[in-house]
Amino acid sequence: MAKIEYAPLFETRQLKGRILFRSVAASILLAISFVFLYRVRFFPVGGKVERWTWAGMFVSELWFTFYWLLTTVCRWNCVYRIPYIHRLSQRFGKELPGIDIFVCTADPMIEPPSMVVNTVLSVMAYDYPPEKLNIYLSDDGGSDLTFYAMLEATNFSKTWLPFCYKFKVEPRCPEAYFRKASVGVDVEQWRFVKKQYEDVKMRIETTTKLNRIPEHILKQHKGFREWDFVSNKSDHQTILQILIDGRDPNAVDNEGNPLPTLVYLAREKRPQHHHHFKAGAMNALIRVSSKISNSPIFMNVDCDMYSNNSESIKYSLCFFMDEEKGDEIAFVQFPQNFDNITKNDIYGNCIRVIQKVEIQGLDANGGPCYIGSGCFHRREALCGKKYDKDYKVDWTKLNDTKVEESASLLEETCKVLASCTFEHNTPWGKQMGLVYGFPVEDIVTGLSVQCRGWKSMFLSPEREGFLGVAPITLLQTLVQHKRWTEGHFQVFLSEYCPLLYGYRKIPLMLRLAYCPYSFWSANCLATLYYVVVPCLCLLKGISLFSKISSLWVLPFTYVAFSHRAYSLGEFIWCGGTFLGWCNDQRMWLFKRTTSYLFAFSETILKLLGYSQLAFVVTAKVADKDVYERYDRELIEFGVASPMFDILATLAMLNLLGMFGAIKKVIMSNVLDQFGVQILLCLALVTINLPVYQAMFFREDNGKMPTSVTYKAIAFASLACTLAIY
Ligand SMILES: *[C@@H]1O[C@H](CO)[C@@H](O)[C@H](O)[C@H]1NC(C)=O
Ligand SMILES: CC(=O)N[C@H]1CO[C@H](CO)[C@@H](O)[C@@H]1O
Repeated sequence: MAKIEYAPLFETRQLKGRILFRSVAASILLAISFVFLYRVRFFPVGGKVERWTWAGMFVSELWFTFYWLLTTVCRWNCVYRIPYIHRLSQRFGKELPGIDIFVCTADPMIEPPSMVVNTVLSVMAYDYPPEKLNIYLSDDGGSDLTFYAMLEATNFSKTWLPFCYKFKVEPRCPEAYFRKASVGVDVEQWRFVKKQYEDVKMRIETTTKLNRIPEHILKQHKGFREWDFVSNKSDHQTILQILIDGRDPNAVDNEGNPLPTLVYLAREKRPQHHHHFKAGAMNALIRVSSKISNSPIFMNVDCDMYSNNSESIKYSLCFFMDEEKGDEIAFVQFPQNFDNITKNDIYGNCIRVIQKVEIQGLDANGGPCYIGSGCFHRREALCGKKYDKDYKVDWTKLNDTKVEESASLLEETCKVLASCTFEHNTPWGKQMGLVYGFPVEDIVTGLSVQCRGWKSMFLSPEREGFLGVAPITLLQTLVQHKRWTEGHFQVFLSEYCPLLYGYRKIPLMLRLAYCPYSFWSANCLATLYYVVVPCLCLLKGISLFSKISSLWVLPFTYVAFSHRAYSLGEFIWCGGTFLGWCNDQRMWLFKRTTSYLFAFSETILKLLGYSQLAFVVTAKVADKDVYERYDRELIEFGVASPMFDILATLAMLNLLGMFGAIKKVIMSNVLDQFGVQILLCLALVTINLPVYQAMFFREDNGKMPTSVTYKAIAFASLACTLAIY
């Protein structure tokens, strides 16, 4: 039989600018070899201090080079993907598979139910046949407030979905949509739906504020009775409620269209059983959904990330359903983007370059990692199946399986799947579902799926698929990075170390591509050395770089300038601004000297058995003040934290170093000898300008706490005095 030729559903293209990148990289490598040559040839013969500091510089530079080589190798090839949804519609029309969507929430106080409702509504309203959509909410907070909010969502969806279908509304998250003026829709209807939404929101926010559901509402749904048996959020039975049963012919919206299935799940929690956080919640959802809808593809999204693109499902299906390459794909990852970013992205939250270049590099080498949210999975792949070449999916057959049981019977029979003891002596959490035991369970899970022979894809459509909420204070950002960094480092030190675990299972390049993240934390040492030592040596009069008049200065300056210039170019190419790049550089420094340092030392201490030395995370603050400063792009300090102690001390140290240098330059002619060191110091002072401003010139509540400022001055002066004498 002749093989039918299909036009591919997606296309792969090389990222532009690779030639430029490779030439710059090659020239930098050449310059670096001259730097090393210089370090070896001019190794000081004099005093002990000179030799040690010199050796330290050398080691730091070796580390930087190693790390830079890693990132360079991973960017050597980069690809991006273009899906063709019109071909998908032509070919498959009505034969599209069912899709399960998992939304995870953990705490109604941190993740307000009104936000969860918005996310849920945005995914209910996907441009996809609603009878094939099944939305599952996992509420790890086990809160009746969230349950109530879901009931409100159920009702409001009957108005919201037909409105979205009729006017092709974008985005389909009501809060984000109504923030804009009405465009392209009937103004009357727009007002009507907006009013309805605002009422819903107000009711949800009132109950959340009261922390109690009014009597008359409790009577409206039998589901509330479950909470009579709930003692607290970490000790309760499974609560499973099918709020909308998509199979029920009466489940229709106000215009008579079918509604997607909507399920609320709070899995069983008991103090004596470990619940494994989000990974545990996801695994419970995977099992429960396998009985209720059992769609071959499911997607998971965090409750603070709404869908900004109603075509995401179809986009992802272009990959899974491609006749030629689709069967080997395990997951399709969308980037994580944020809704609440200021113009110059003051905390570098966009991770632009990672998402527009680095992950494309992973994609070229076998597939992006799974980053925990906004990802479509092939159920079989995540549930432990190994890929083999003969694996072939017949999408038309998949639609035939129908569950016969009634909703209430299903609720009863599925409860056991979400119980604490269900997973005992099963492969769940190891070979099946999400892997347990890591703060970055998503990365480990993605890696283990890839090691079972599957591929993954990264898709970054023009209109972003998902938009989340970015941290809006410096401390939140640094703490978040500390957690990620720590997680990656722990993975590296565990049995899932990408280099070893992936041996013979995934290509070497892919294993290497995981490494820059694994080594994030280790960067802190070399960076701290470079920030502290040249500055102290400047005060003491030890020269660490070549003279300005010597030709040897060229490799140093070339490496520094071309590397930064390339970085700036790349950043702007990825859609950033110049100031955004400056902010990103500052955050690069801040993260390396604080988040990475804490992550590194804590992981090492844990290894040595001192696990109790964890540093305490301060509570999330977000009053109006904070928002206002965030919008004005003022860095938020405000509270005392060991991280700020370090930042302020380093900033002071460089300031003192610079004063010392100025004095020297005026008194004696040392510019030639110390030129490069002075420049380095100057660069660090420039990058730290907002820190000085926060320490000495700001009056608002977000300024550097006085105690931190005093400590920093004391530490820095002490260090300088010690260095000089
Ligand atoms: C989100 O969707 C809206 C509406 O389609 C669009 O205007 C906006 O650019 C999207 N946001 C991002 C970050 O892509
Ligand atoms: C830049 C930006 O979008 N800022 C907004 C972040 O969110 C707060 C409240 O949710 C708004 O007040 C800001 O304007």
